[in-house]
Amino acid sequence: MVTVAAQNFFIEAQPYALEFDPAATALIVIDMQRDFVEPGGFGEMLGNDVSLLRGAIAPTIQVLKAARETGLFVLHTREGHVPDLSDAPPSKLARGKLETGIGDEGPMGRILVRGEEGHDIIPELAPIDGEPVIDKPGKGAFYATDLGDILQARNIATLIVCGVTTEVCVHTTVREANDRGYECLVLEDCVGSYFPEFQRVALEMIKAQGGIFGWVGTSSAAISALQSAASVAA
Ligand code: TIU
Repeated sequence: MVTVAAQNFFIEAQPYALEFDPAATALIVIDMQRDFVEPGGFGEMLGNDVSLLRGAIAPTIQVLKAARETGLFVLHTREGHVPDLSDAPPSKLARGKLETGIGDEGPMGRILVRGEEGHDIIPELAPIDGEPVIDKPGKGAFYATDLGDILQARNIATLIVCGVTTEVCVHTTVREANDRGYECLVLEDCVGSYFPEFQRVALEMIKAQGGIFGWVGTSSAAISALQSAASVAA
């Protein structure tokens, strides 16, 4: 039997270039939901400046396009709860002592409730057919979801990560993935935080100590590596 070795490519990144096999690599776009990212949503209602997150949209559109053209497996996640909130721990519902919080009627429907307008992914980054949407009740995308099984079924080893917010759902997901053996590359211009200092430090934390949680790179480095892979496959 002849086995053909999968061809590996490199993405320029820190702390060093990341070797990846396109067939074993997925792009995961974390929680690019209206309530976090759009003016008039829950995030802005809490006093956050959503423009700090919106900078991630344009580069993520380009990465999504390159990933789709290369045939990468693409997944999206959303943070939210079933309408009766039975999957939301009371501690999460109580946190912040908010007057209007999770499950309450917000500016775009019930806040972080599945099926509501504010819970959905922004139209610029809408999933297309064949791209799973992982609905998650927590910050991490592995906790209480099928994500691990879905990735295992496709022999995925490497995750390219975009989304919001950098120090919350992106970090939690990357830490969960790292402990499960995945190699994660976070694209610094495709992730966003309401707090510029947290954005900077969260990215430093991922790549410190020889890449303790993973790699940090840019959309342009990822796109050029994906385009090289696509041209070889063509
Ligand atoms: N998706 C995500 O990060 N959820 C959050 O609640 N993030 C905050 O920064 N609050």
